[in-house]
Amino acid sequence: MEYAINTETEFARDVLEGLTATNKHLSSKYFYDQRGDVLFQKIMKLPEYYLTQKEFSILDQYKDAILQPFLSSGQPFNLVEMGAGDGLKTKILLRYLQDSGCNYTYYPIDISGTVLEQLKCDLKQDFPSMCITPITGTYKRALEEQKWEEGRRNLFLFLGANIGNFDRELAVNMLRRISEALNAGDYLLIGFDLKKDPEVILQAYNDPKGVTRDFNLNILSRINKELGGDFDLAKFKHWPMYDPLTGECRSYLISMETQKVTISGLDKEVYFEKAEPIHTEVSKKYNNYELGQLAEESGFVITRDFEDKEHFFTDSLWQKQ
Ligand code: AVJ
Repeated sequence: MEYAINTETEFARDVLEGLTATNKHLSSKYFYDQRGDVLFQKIMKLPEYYLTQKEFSILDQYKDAILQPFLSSGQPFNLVEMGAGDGLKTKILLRYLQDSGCNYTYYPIDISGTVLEQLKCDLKQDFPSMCITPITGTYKRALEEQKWEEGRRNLFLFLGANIGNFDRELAVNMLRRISEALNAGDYLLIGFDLKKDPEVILQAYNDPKGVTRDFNLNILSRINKELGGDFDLAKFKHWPMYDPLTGECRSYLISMETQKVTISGLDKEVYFEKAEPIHTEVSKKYNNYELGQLAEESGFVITRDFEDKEHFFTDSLWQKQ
C-alpha cells in the first residue's frame, strides 16, 4: 500500500503534539492501520491474552439472557457497536439474533476502514439478509453524527474492554456521550477487564512471542510510512507495566539510547534521551465496585454482570436511566 504524506491529518497533528510534549505520548488509537489490525488479531489468539477467550465464553453462555429484552418484542431496533473490529465475538450475538428472526440494523463503528470492509463482506456471506451500515471513524465522531435510525430502541455494544483505553475521566466522558445518545430504557453491553493477579495481567501485555511488542512498535512504523519518519525500531523497547492501585496497564516505548529522529513530513527533528519513554497505551482494569460508580456517574444502572467462572472479565449490561 502506498501512502501519500499528508501533514493535514489528525494523525500528523497528534504525532507532532505528542512527540514535542514534555512527557512524550502517542495515542493507541493509531495502532490500528492494516498491519496493526493483523497484529491485534494475532494478539486475540495468544494464550496469554485471556480477555478475548473470556469474553467469547461469556457471550456464548449468556447470549439468551443478554439479548432477552430484544428477542421477544418483535419491534425493530438498532444494534450499534463501538470498535467492532473483526466482529468475531459479536457474531455469537448476531447469529442468535438472526436465528430468532429479529428485525434490526447493525451499525459497526471502527477507526479502521479496512477492518470494517472485511467485516461487511464477511457478514454478507454468513447472513445475507442482515441490514448492516458500517461507520468508519472515532467513537466521538460516530456519536456526534448518529447515523442510526431515530425512534427505535437501541442496544449499544462496547465489547473487548475497549473502554479500558481511556483513563477514568475520559471513560466517564465517553460513557456520558453514549448515555446522551440513548433513550431511557435503552441498553449498553460493555466489556471490562477485571482487576486480578497482576502477573496474569502483565503477561497479557508482554507475550513471549513478542506479538504485543510488534503491535506497540507498529505506531513508529506507521509514523515512518505515513509521515516520512526515520525511527529505528531496534532502538526502542516495549515496556508494559501494571499498577494494581489504579488498575492501569500502561505501555511505553523506551528509547534505548540518546538519539535524534527526523520526521520529514512534519519538518521536525525529535530528540530522545537515553531511557526516555513514549507513553502509548492505557488498558484500565476495574473491580465491581468501581464499575457501579462508573455506571452511576454516567447515567446508567447496571442490570446484570455476566462474568466468566474465574471472574477475569465482565460483560456488564447497563440500562439508561
Ligand atoms: C483492544 C484496547 C482492548 O487494551 O487490551 C492488546 C488492545 N493492547 N494488547 C487492550 C491491546 C495490547 C486491547 N484493546
